[in-house]
Amino acid sequence: MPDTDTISRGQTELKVERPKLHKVILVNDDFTPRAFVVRVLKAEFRMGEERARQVMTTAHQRGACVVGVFTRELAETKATNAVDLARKEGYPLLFTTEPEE
Ligand code: TYC
Repeated sequence: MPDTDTISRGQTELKVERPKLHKVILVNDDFTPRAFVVRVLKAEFRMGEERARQVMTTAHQRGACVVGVFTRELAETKATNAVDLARKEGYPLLFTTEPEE
């Protein structure tokens, strides 16, 4: 999909930029319990049990997994909230964000 649209109003043409979407990425570590990762995915990313387990398992096996794609602000808020939940329990769990290509 192109990242700009052109809107015509009579003689006037406006170029409208589509905001770039950002991925939230779950990063594996050796310390956070699997059940806690699943709990955070369900709480912060509104996943059901099965999807949350799949995402956790993929990160555990491959080192990282894309959790979802959001506007930049929403991606950053969700990643921050998820990391805060982990820090409150003393776990090093990490979520990062990066712009989509
Ligand atoms: N590797 C962790 C363990 O064996 C579980 C885990 C999975 C941690 C995914 C982080 O993103 C993660 N307890």
